[in-house]
Amino acid sequence: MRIDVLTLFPEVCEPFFSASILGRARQSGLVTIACHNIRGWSADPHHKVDDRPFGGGPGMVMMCQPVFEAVEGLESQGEGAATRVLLTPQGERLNQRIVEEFAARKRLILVAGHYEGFDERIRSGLSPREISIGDYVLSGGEAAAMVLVDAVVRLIPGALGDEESVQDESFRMTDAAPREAGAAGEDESGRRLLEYPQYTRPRVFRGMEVPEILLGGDHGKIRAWRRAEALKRTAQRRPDLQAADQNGVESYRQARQDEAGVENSHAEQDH
Ligand code: 6GU
Repeated sequence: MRIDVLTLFPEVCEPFFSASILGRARQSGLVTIACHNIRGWSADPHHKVDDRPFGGGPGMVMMCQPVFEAVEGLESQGEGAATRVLLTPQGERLNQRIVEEFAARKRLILVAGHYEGFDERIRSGLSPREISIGDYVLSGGEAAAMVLVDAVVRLIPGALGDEESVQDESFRMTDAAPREAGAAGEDESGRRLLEYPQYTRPRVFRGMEVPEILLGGDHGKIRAWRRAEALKRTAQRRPDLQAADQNGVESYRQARQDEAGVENSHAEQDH
């Protein structure tokens, strides 16, 4: 996979892409990530990339010329058409379904804006997918581009040391086979369940104990407990994730029964 990030602050993005899992994925050749300064494409003698809005108003607007030439220039290198993504608070809210869709692409070109926004013809002329990372305003799209790249790259097979850890984590723990990206009936939030509680040593910390069931080595019971906890937590914290998911409602009911069974057998053991 190749990801090009167009920004006015490549020096902000680059170190993030060099650390930890992303850095490792790059080094092992799973992904090529290149950060580019949009100014490099400006035809203006002063490398201008923004200008005042027609009709007046505050702030500056990202100009067409550098952005068009940057996107088209990069796209003409290599294997051709890329998925173009504009990071903007007006975009579709990012979720795990979209992340999975992007992770399946060969090539992404991300454009992070600054200032008051993009000249509208960047939208109409380049037809990018527009993505927001949430309902709050950032001063630029760089942080959003970093979020998106992180979420995408960790899904590339081999990017995580332990392949298992993608399976159980929040938004991926699922009873059914994952649905096709964008398939009809998909809930708008993307994935389904929050992660179950995790513990590590020591067994007792300041009087707080690790649940007994995790220490017993009965992997069937541990699975059932984790599933029930994940469902309970999702129902408590993010009922919206399950409300849209009929399968989730049914599996919650089932897990409550399993959980009751687990607690009963536990009680039997203890007494
Ligand atoms: Cl993608 N850009 C900016 N500037 N603000 C945001 C955002 C993006 N997503 C949420 N807030």
